[in-house]
Amino acid sequence: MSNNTESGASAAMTDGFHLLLDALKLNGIETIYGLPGIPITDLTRMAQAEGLRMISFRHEQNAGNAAAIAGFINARPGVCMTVSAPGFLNGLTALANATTNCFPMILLSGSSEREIVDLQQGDYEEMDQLAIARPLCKAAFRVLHAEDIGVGVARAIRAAVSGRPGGVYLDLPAKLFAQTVDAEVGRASLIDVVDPAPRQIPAPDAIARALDLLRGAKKPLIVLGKGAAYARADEAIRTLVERSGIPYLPMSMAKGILPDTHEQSAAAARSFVLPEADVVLMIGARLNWLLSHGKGKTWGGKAAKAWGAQKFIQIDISPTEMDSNVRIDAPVVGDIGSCVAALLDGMGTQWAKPPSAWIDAVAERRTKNIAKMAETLARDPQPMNFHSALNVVRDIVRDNPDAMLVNEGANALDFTRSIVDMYRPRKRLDVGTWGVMGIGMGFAVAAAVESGQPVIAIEGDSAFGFSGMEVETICRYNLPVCVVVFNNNGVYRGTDRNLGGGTDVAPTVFVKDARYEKLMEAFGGVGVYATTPAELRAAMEEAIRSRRPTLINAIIDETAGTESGRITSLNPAAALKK
Ligand code: FYN
Ligand code: ADP
Repeated sequence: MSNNTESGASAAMTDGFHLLLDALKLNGIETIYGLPGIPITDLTRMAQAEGLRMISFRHEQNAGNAAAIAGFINARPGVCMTVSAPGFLNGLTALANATTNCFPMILLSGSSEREIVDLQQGDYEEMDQLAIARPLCKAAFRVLHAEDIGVGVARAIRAAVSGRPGGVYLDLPAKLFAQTVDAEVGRASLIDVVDPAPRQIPAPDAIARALDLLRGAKKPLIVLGKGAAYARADEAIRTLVERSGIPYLPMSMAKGILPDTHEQSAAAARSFVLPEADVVLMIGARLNWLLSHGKGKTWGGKAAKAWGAQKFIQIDISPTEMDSNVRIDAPVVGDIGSCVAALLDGMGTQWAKPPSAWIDAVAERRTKNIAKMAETLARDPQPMNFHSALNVVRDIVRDNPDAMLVNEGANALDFTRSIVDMYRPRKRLDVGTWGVMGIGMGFAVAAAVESGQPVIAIEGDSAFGFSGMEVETICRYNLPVCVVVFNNNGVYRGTDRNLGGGTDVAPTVFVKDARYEKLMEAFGGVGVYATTPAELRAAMEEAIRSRRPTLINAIIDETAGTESGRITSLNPAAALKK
């Protein structure tokens, strides 16, 4: 842009709009996930005009979830842009979830002017957004002057991806966008961030301590977490597993770092290996609720062996993660790529494999559980249940290992996790550390946009309801997303009754035989009503082949499913239940 000076010479000028977009592009940001509205509508148009992909959603939470999972997939910040106040608040759940899951994401929100907010004078959508965001994310900044936009964006990028990745909020008061500065001054103010996520090399003594523990283990176990998937050290991790001969347990989003069919996978022997292991090497995994905090009956709390008899080695980029739940006997602080490389150097190529008694015991339990599962999967009940439907999904994913798999729900989540094997890293995208419902369609949009691969979204019917309107977004961008809604008429199942005997249905049931596929058809996508595994298989195969937006309404027996899936204990049963 330019303005004419008195002399008539045109002094090239730029403005806040352009400086923000230039700063993002300078740092390799290619896509913005968001929603237009006051005060960013023009910014979304300009983003598109300047060559950025502007993926526009129907609700900011879904746009935020898309940005968050884009960060996980790419290991660089996903960017979400929202309007002020309510739009910002809608994005906050995704920003907090990104931070909890260590996904690098930047939430950019327009906001009210400081002078009005600080005097609480009642601006349009007045809110002190920076103060509200700060406790919920890794870092939060505000930019008041156009010439500071370069620094603001640079700080947001570095904060999002350095160390433990997470969510960052960047507050952009409306007046910032229209501020003008000399174009040269503006250009000079921009920062292309150098090495935003520097490697963090582990201390040699930490490596030696870890190897000593591993060397002496009789029943070692490796636990791979989503940090191991995010670190993109796939080959080094595979070499560590195979050279050491140690069984490994992948957490849900770490599935696929090694193929789930790998002979050293202990996934099918989970409740055997956790209490029995004597040395546990955690790689990019936290001993949080998903691993029973490293305590109790899950970890050898049986009478035979009080918990704490096990030794923990933990590789994590966050030093303060150590001892968060139990004593870590060998903390290894650093980035996973550097830590695993150092372990491999220390191991050399003559590492003694674990005792065959341990390897054979794990293999026996694994084989037994897989055989038991195979029996269940072979059944073909009518109506379908979770197992018979997922037996189809399992085949489709095996035949399409590059497809992305999005998964949320209760039973739909738990059964998919244990039935659908993954073969490649960073392909399974699910509810993560919080177990949050509603990530589905946001994740599906970003998975398609970022990977270019077909996306299979396995959705509980309740979970789908949180973000279902985004099927219009999926159709609008003609994304290769195949949504499979596991429709059992309710949150856990469809059979609950109103305990008060009134005419209202129970709080956990939905419209019976809801026709979810019509929602996709409403926007030009393909809708399929599938009542058998054969119909489900045909519809999924066609969706993958055609790459057409597709929603398959998979009719599941409404009596199938348990309250909260495998975490029933977290949903206390009411005494009044008859
Ligand atoms: C696993 N298993 C298998 C296989 N894979 N058997 C046969 N074949 C295969 N391939 C067995 C495994 O050994 C376990 O049996 C069982 O299946 C379950 O395995 P899973 O899912 O790995 O283990 P588990 O105990 O469920 O893990 C605990 C958990 C998990 C908390 C990590 O439940 C989880 O991630 N939950 C997320 C819940 C959530 O966020 N819900 C969303 C909101 S809920 P055993 O070894 O015999 O135990 C809204 O209501
Ligand atoms: P899961 O739920 O799969 O067990 P978590 O989200 O609990 O995984 O844990 C992920 C851990 O990985 C976090 O503690 C985080 O600090 C760590 N992490 C993420 N990226 C890296 C990395 N590149 N190097 C080392 N640790 C990492």
